[in-house]
Amino acid sequence: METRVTGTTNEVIIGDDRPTVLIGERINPSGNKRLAKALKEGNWDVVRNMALAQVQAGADVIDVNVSTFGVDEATLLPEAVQVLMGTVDAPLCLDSDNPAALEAALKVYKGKPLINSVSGERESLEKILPLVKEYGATVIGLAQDDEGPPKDSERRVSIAHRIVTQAGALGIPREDIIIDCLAFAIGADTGAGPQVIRAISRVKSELGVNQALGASNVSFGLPDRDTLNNAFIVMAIGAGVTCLITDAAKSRPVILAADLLLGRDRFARRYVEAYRQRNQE
Ligand code: THG
Repeated sequence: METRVTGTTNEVIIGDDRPTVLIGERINPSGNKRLAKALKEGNWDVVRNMALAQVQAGADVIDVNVSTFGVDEATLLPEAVQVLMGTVDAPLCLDSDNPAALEAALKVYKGKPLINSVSGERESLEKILPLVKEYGATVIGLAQDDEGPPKDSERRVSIAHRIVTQAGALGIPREDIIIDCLAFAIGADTGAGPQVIRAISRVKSELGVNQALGASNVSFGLPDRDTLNNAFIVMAIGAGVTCLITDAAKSRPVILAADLLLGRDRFARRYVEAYRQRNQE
């Protein structure tokens, strides 16, 4: 199963036999006051620099989330997309749950973007999937629905099936759906880890679609977040996740290590190259 996304010039392919794709998560104002302020003031230099830094750190795709109190996402998201298309060649991941903002961004996007995300909620399925179809986009399907965030693997898997089925009914190719089994704060529920990992394994064997994960969610509220995130990333890749929404600067080395150990980096080329680059800086 291969999912193709494109930016202004770059093409990125997500698939089992390929290196894990890294979606840079930093352009997201939640928990980042400096970025929230810059977005409100229309200070695009801050956003440009964050995008460039992530590409420099090895991000393959750049997530764009501009949702913060007091901004109009339907105006701001397409603006951010225009700015980023003029700054990086990487494909963009349009991160919003607001259908109007997504549509406005899709209208200006040049290429085949990743929409982040549709969920199993009725309203989300009804509003987002038609956009995916109309704009020929790819989409992350979040394993949560009207009953709220899933506690066990069973519910995650059944929501994933529902999203894939509904997308198929609209004629969206299965390779354009990327399932996110949803990682959440392990500090709030110390039993949540195995449920997510089990769900990932089942989605891989039952649906065979590509899978994404926002790994940094696991460490909210705990110390030494990077260590936890990176441990989780390795397990998630082992279980079947093919792209990660994470901080490239902090997690790329461990992702490259996992890829090498799983036979996805012939002659350790990517691993060694990244090591050399870090040591030249
Ligand atoms: N799945 C999908 N998309 C997602 C998520 C997911 N998008 C958003 C989020 N989860 C992934 N992105 C982030 C971005 C930042 C942080 C965590 C996840 C984060 N930020 C620090 C904080 O809030 O404390 C602040 C960082 C800083 O600026 O220093 O942890 O799961 N499909």
